[in-house]
Amino acid sequence: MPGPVLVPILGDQLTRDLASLRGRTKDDSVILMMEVWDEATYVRHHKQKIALIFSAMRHFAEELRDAGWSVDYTKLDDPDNAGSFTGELARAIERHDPRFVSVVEAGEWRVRQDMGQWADKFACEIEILRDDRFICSQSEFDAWAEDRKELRMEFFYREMRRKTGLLMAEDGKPEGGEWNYDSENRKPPKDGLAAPERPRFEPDAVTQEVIELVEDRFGDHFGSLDTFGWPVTRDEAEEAADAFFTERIECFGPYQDAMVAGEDDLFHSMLSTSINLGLLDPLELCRRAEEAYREGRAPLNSVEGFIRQIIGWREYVRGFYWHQMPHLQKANALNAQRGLPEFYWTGETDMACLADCIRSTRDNAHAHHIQRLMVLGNFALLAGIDPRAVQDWYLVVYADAYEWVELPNVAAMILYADGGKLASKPYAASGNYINKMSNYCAGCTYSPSKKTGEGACPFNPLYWHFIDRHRERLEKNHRIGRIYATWDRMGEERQRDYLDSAESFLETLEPAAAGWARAD
Ligand code: FAD
Ligand code: DLZ
Ligand code: SF4
Repeated sequence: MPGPVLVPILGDQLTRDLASLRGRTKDDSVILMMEVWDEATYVRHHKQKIALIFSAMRHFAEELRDAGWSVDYTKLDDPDNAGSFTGELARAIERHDPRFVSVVEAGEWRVRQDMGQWADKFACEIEILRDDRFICSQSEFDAWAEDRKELRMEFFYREMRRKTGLLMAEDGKPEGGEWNYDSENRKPPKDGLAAPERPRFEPDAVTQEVIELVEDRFGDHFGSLDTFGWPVTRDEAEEAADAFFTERIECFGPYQDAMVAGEDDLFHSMLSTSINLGLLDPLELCRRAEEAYREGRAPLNSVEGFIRQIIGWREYVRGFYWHQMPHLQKANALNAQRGLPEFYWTGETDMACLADCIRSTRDNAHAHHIQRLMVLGNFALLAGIDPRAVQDWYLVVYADAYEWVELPNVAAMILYADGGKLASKPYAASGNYINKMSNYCAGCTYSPSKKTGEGACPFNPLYWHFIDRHRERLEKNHRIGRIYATWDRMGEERQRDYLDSAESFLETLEPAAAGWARAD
């Protein structure tokens, strides 16, 4: 009697029609799911991130069992747990003596390298299937990227619009005549701007058990579990999506770049954790957004903006990751060497914008895009923080963080560490930008209008310090090069004032103690 087909499903592959499940029948397959120490500790993930993944995995296993599948599930605290995917697969092969193993390729370089060794390690055929939950395959991305010196999302995005037909008019032109409506999507927050509460899901018995496990085993990791309310099943994720499509999508576009102290979600969808786990299908979400537009429930600028984030940015960074790995991990074009300041972990800083973004990150394992980009990221860029330290931080603190999506955003988008392959210029900004797009400055001890010296917003001198120290590289950049004319017009005394102010501020930064992101 030939053994079953063994189907390992990883923590971010919680999709009912995953490629490895599609061709299988319930009586000839055993599904293998593994909570393993290696994955939970390769960085010291935020407590909510571990709880979310374990809870979603346990619920998914339960659903599969209810649907008649045979699921072999190893919990983290199983005394025989081998601690790694490879170790657990070895044990499962011994238990089940499978005909062959069928697995969907891992999303991250680290795990895919291990998977690549399985065929040599095990006396059993290993079938590794393409992850077809992405709209653009890697070969398609590579073909698009070939011979391009600069890989710009905007052009890639147009290809994805044509491929999916999303927001395309019958004449093959983009709906409304433009590909991109971002110019309508930069509204500063008006006084009292608040969004409807997103649904939060009360932890059930399965999630409670996982929360206790996480407190017990990972109690000293960053973050709080008190506010855990993430969707952990497909049904809950659908409910979260319903709430977005009925209550928030209308204002998603206009206030996409707005920031309001204490308003952690605003009109963002808050769906990234569910999409990345595999609970929601990204293309289906885009179709729902388009439907909202076609039925007159949401304006084109909101819907186009949402669709671009998904079939544009999300697909693009995934293609970029695999195109640029493994050297992207070590890229440091601006030679940034400073350690990560301790306040990224404690939130203890007088800079009100950073303090609020870090508080939201600690409480929710989430911050919205513009907070990640223009506050937390902008500071790391201007202060010259070592990309490896920043990458680790982002990978630890966000519940939606997997290296394939985190690394391009951090190394290439915010830090320009790839030297400009992804972004046409560094996203560097002074306090003026944050003041315009948020209400943070009103509650800050610093003043955004003060340029240097005591009480000046630190982003102001840091901005010019950054511009000055990267002159050689940036002066020739057609999008930022012109700023040097302004810098030169200031004259030596004013320039010295900026540089001294920045340097005095940088000297006050306490570097983070070792051990926050990775075990010593
Ligand atoms: P919305 O604002 O509602 O956007 C809708 C969806 O679009 C998101 O759910 C997400 O799937 C997708 N999306 C939007 N922007 C991006 C982007 N730049 N890259 C990829 N997908 C995008 N997103 C992650 O999923 N994981 C990460 O680890 C991550 N790290 C980031 C680090 C930095 C420095 C920056 C600037 C952005 C990062 N993002 C990451 C992208 C973005 O910030 C989050 O996807 C978004 O904040 C999630 O919240 P939301 O679901 O409410 O998004
Ligand atoms: C992030 C994560 C964590 C914390 N733990 C597990 C785990 O114990 N088991 C598992 O299957 N997946 C986990 N994950 C998600 C994986 O890191 C992710 O699926 C792969 O790294 C994708 O390459
Ligand atoms: Fe942030 Fe500067 Fe505004 Fe303070 S003044 S909140 S540091 S931008």
